[in-house]
Amino acid sequence: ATLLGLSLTRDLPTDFAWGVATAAYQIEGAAALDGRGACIWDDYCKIPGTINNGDNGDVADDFYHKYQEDVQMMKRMGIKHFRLSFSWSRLLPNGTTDKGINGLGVQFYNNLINELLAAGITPWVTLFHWDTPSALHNKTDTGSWLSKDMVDHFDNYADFCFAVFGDRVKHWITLNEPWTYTWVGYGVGGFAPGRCSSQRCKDIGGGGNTATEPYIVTHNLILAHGKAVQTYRQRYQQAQGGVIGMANNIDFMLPFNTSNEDDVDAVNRQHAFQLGWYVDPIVFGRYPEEMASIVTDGRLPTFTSEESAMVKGSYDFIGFNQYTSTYIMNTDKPGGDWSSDPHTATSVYNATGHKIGPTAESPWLNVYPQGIRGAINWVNDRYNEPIIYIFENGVSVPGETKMSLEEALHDNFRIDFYRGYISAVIDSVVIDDVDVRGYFAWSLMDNFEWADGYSTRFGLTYVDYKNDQKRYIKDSFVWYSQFTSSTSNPSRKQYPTQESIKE
Ligand code: GBH
Repeated sequence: ATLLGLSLTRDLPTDFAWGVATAAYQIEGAAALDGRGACIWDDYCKIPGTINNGDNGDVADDFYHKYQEDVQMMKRMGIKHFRLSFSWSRLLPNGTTDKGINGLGVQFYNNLINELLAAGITPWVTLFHWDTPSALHNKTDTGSWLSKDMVDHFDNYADFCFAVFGDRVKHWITLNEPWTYTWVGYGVGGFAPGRCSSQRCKDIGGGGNTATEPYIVTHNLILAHGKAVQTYRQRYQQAQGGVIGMANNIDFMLPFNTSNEDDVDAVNRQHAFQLGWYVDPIVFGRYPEEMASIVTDGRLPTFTSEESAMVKGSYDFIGFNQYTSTYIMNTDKPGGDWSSDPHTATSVYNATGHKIGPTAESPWLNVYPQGIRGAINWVNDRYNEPIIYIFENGVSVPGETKMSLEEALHDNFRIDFYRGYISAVIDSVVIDDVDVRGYFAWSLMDNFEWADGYSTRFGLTYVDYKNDQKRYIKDSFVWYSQFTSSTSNPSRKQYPTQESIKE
């Protein structure tokens, strides 16, 4: 319902899932402890010049040792849903069950899950947040996800997780942002494994081919997802009663010139080349028409009819992460190797240098709250009104890198960000009538921000890396906690205050 055109937060379903999100490599640390095998991010961080300040995930937030404290903190803050990822190589150090299961890894996730459930917090588990086991990656000299073998390896790992943890984990996410893994890992080489056509990738020894490899990697990721979902449905879902899907990403596009129809078309095309690359296959069983009509030289794979049947419908919800928005212009002559570039084919990002809204500490992140509502509506329209989850949304504060701890705790910029984006999400439910069922803030705490290392902070909680990874609640966490617990759940009479969290 709306009143005077305003959406009322209390009109959200009372079971709307408000949560916080994290990922294994970014928080756990304990990289070489208790039998964990290496992953490609351990390897990538060792290459000079890849990560700001030479940082790595060896210690990170030391969540491996501090998880009980963190679960209790979430409980105190009224958090009811926690998105985490499993480290594949902590469970299966050599990548597959036949090469050995790490009992201490199983024990860690069992303890964590049990601690969460005892605290009344629902775990949402991502199976793959970019940390491919090195043992699998290094098996072929071309890089693992280039090989179809990975489809079976991932299925083996997923099957193992469903069997061991599925009695308590009822929300599964197969892959996090396969676009980012593909494009930044194999298109521009800024993330592990650092493969691409440019000089940079040659310099760091990655090799690669931007024109071809992203298409292959993505194809194998989608098949791996489809096969794991098939396994879940055939062997576990009925007995365990959970749900499964993917977490994609979408940078929302706006036409630079709204009266230019070519710019308007470019918007749709760009969305199709990013989120659509992954979601069209799992909804329709094929790649987007927008891609097939542009990439006509055989580089875009096709699904066999058997594969198509396997991936089509392999989701219980459509999940995505949303952060930024960009103006886009059509162009007939995009710069660079456009025809080989699934990222910029026939469109130009931000061609004029105009940004939408203020920029965060992360240069790619422009603050435009209505963009998340636009993305939700684009997904809703294209995919026949699915159940939608926002699995990540958050911001780094300009200048935070250089702030003192005390200054960083008063993160009004982040509060403004969340207030704007969350109210746009609520509008999409209450005004636009889209079936969004949950929202996760990225992130519970500051963590290893990939190539930016620890200098860029996305947390609701401050982590003091110089002092035993000690945690401090930021003002934004207090705001998020008060907002979500006071509005979405009428049965909750009390919410935390600045005073009550101090105990
Ligand atoms: C998410 O990616 C990730 O899932 C999460 O792990 C991460 O911590 C969080 O966001 C914050 O970054 O340098 O030009 O190649 C968000 C989408 C896509 C944003 C890749 C950064 C790199 C742009 N990301 N992008 S570039």
